[in-house]
Amino acid sequence: MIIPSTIGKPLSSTTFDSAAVESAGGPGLPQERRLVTAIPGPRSVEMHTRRGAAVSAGISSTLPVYTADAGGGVLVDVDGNSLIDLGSGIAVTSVGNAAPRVVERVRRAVGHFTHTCFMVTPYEDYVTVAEKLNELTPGRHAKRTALFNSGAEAVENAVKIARSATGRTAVAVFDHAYHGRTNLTMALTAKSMPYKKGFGPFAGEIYRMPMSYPFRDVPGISGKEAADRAISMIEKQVGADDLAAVLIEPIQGEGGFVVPADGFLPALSEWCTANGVVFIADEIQSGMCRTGDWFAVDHEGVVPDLVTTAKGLAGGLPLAAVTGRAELMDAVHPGGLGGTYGGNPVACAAALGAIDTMQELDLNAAARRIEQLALPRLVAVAQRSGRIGDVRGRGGMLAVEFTVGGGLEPDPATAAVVARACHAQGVVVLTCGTYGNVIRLLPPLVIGEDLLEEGLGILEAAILAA
Ligand code: PLZ
Repeated sequence: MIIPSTIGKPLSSTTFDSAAVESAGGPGLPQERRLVTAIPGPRSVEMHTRRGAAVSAGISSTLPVYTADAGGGVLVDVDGNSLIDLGSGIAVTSVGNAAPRVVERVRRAVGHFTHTCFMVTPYEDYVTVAEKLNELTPGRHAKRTALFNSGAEAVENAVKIARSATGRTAVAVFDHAYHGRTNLTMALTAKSMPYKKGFGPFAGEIYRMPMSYPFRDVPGISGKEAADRAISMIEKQVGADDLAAVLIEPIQGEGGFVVPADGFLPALSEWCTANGVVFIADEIQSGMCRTGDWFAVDHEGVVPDLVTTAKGLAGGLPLAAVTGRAELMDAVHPGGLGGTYGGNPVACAAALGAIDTMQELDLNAAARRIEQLALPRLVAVAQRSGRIGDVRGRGGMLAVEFTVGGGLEPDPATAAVVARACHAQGVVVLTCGTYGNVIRLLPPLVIGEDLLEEGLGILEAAILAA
């Protein structure tokens, strides 16, 4: 690949020509943090003004720098700043942005055809993606897959499938859960602001149960006890006979990277099996190598009945899936599932490129390496800062929870100050959590060690200065 000579040198905003680097996205970009203007720079500010007049104010952006290129662990903006990406577009570009195998497959696919609608005339890549997901998801039983466009759509369809297969209606979900922004998934999501406020009425037959959130739970409660607490509430308030599904993120994403206590997920899953309830793992954020396993449930050997995937699945193209037991997936009447764009051929090609990348580069090992490198540093800075109550996560899905004096009271203001300081220094970090007090790290799993170390150094300095 030829990299234009303008790349890699300090550039002023006036000489930077984003068109000249158009072909240079992907890992060929210099893997460096380089600030040549304030963040956001003048061109981004100009675009942000245009945006204000054109784009709904209901859609906001964490960091208003407008992207020109991205690859590996960096994002390059329209002013020529190169930022360290510790967010992967919310856990999507796990294989790196514009990853070579994804780009190559997409280029090839798009040159052949862009759409037929799988429900009209099907094509091979859709079937291959289904075969791959059937193979990679937990359990050796017979499986089937259906493809969709977004995570929310996959979750909606998982619920439809569970209801259709069981003939029951109720769905149990958990505190701090996030499952999407459509009507049914808003009802499944726990947090009002910004996801639900003013958007009701919401879908019915959704029952919210207490989560295992070790940092905020009854001290010393085991995962099994936390599961029994939820199960007894389900039995009292809903009754197993009316319950179609238990839906859970094995590590919660938007809710604050909550890792349930060991034993919680296995106990829930066993109870579901014993009671004919469909156990749905929403692995949209935690799946596809993110936590150092193909799926977060793999850590405890849990085998869900249905698994939802999206985000990391297709290297940045919109694709989502429901994969699960053949007898559940096939219980739906023919024609009962679908959608115009679901499993778009270009997105399927991207997924095959992303899965190849994960397998060939062993991105599960890469995620575990990120944990080994980053977690001890986060723990050390937490001890020094006195403003962090908890450090947690697995693989390339790590977080620090800010609390007043390191106690239990959430401290969203400090999380916001730290995030803003990182942004100003050219490091993209995201916040999350029911209380908005968590900073989460979701680097591309292919990120270089030097870049990750540099990003962590800036985060640590921002925490200690807050
Ligand atoms: N389930 C576990 O993490 C998406 C949401 C960003 P979609 N999380 C990012 C935002 O503010 O909208 C997500 C998730 C889990 C479902 C979803 C929904 O996936 O592709 O955004 O619809």
